[in-house]
Amino acid sequence: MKSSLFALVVGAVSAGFAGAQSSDRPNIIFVFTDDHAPHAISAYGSKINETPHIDRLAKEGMLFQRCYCGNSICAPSRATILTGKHSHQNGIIDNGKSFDGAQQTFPKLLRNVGYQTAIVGKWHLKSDPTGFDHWEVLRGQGPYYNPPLKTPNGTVKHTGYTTQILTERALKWLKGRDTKKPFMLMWQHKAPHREWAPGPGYFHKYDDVTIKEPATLFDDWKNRTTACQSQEMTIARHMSPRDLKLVPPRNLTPGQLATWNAAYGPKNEAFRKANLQGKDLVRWKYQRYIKDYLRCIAAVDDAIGHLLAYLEETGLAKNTVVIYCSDQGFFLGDHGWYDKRWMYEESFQMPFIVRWPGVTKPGTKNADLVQNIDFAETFLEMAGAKIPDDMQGKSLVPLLKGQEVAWRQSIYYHYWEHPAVHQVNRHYGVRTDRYKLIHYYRLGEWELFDLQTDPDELRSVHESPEYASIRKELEAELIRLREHYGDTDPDLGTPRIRPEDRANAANNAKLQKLFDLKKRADSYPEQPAVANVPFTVGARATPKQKTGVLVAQGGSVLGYRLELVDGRPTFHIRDRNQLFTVTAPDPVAMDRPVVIAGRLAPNGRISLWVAGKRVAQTRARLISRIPADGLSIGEDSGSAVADDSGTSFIGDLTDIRLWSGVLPARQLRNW
Ligand SMILES: [Ca+2]
Repeated sequence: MKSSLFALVVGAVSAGFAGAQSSDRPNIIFVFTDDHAPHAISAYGSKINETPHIDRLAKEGMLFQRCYCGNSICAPSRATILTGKHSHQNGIIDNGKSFDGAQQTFPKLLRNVGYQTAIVGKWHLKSDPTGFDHWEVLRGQGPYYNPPLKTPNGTVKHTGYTTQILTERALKWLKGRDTKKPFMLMWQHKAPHREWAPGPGYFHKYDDVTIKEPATLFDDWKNRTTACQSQEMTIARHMSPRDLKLVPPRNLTPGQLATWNAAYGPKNEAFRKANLQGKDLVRWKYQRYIKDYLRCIAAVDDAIGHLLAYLEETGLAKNTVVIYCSDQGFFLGDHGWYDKRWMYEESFQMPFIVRWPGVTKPGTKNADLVQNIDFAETFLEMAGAKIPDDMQGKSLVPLLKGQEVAWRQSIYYHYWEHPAVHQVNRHYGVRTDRYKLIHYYRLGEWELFDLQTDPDELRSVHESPEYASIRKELEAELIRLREHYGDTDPDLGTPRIRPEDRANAANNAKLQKLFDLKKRADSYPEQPAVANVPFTVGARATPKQKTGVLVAQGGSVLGYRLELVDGRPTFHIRDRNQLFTVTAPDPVAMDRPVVIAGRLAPNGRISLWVAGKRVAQTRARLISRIPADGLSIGEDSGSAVADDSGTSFIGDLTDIRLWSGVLPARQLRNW
């Protein structure tokens, strides 16, 4: 029996720990990418690419066929992995939040039992990493080229392709680590995140082939809810010129730019000449997108090859668990889309492959319903550490050992980030072996899919009488899961409007509307209507750090941002990619409350107000459309309005207001 064989091996690992022979406890390398969907991994049956090095991990370990995230977006998935808790418990319900690094995480707990811990690469949780002996991380999303890496001792600039630099940095740390202790390394790539910029050496991969299109590339989103019809994530209409490589990345060196233009220039010229329309144009965009996405993956796969070779050369491979994972899945033209966010299979599913030499039987597959809430518990058990009671998942170690254990029969999901880029409505839901029930609770709409008869989720059977009893069971299960995980606050992430401020706005004839925004909340439920109107935005701030965003709405195409830069109030307006900035001549005092406001006048002039005095002004213009990215307070979430991603505000931020109209000086004084 395989179970008894593996029980012996595992027994040896546990004994090693008990005997304080720390070197016997396995090292853990968590290889983590961003937005790598399982259906772009050949071990998962990809029809569009080959990933030989990731496949090798599957051949030598266990591949989880049904691993799901709890909230399909970057920062929330990362916070869940660190804490073993769903988003509403760890505080990161969307990409705009800053992670509370004081909370319990698995790296801290591994450190407590003598592990060396390190993270190299994408962190994306705004606050500085905690619980790591070594950290060097990208700032925010980080660029594909020439990445500045933030460390405890400041930011260090690097020149080259980010995937390769993160590989060099990870290997450098491995080589210099304390070899007397076991280690846990989180090696976290930016790739293959938007905007899918390939590295040199990969520009011409796939040039001579046509990548297979998904069956649902021209989905019409019928037989589903209005949520499905109102999103903004189509290949047909929602890709930017930079996504499509019709313009190069922003920060290339002259040499990199020359190489880039040599690769894309002729292809883009041919595209412009062809003057494609309709479905032909969509097909071209799909090919451009998917090839660049796969080129980014090819570089990661090669990097994994280098890492595995290093582990073998040094003998580390024998006692090192190597995991391959990505924060969620991604739409690869499926349903006509790119991006993630939905509870639909393509974005809901995560790749999860574990090679644990001597413990996990090579070439095995597991079909249990597992989730990113389970990872922290798994790593703790691997290291022989105690699993805290308040973690919400279950260790996967018994599954990795091939043991028959009672396992969960349903998976819970909740997505919050709306309104925001791509306009995917908030929803929660439950998935079982065969069915999936989704509730778009702000819309009051539901979807029910029978995954056996409709694996592509094209036809909701929620209203179908023959599924009535199934629907009832799933509804009950969804209520049970929401209570089980403690996700029952209907106002979570929803700022409240104070009645006195609403009255205040009504009394002022010059002003059309006042949005009063709760302290430090984002994802404002109503998208403030700043298109083609003058407005005034500001806050009472008591800064404790000289640089930080007070409030922002929009991103790299349209929007505004009010912030402090080296203590100086700064106000940006962006309209159709052009950025206008006004900066105060003097810094404000730290630790003292002051009202800082930006005003956009009907003639397009912007002015900056500090304590009711105008301190600077310049020419700009009205914002021509409502930005896709939502409003965020204390940070600039989603894509950034200014040219950098913005720093989280540290200090007190109260009484944040956005007025539609020009607020007179008198009122700017008495905020
Ligand atoms: Ca992601």
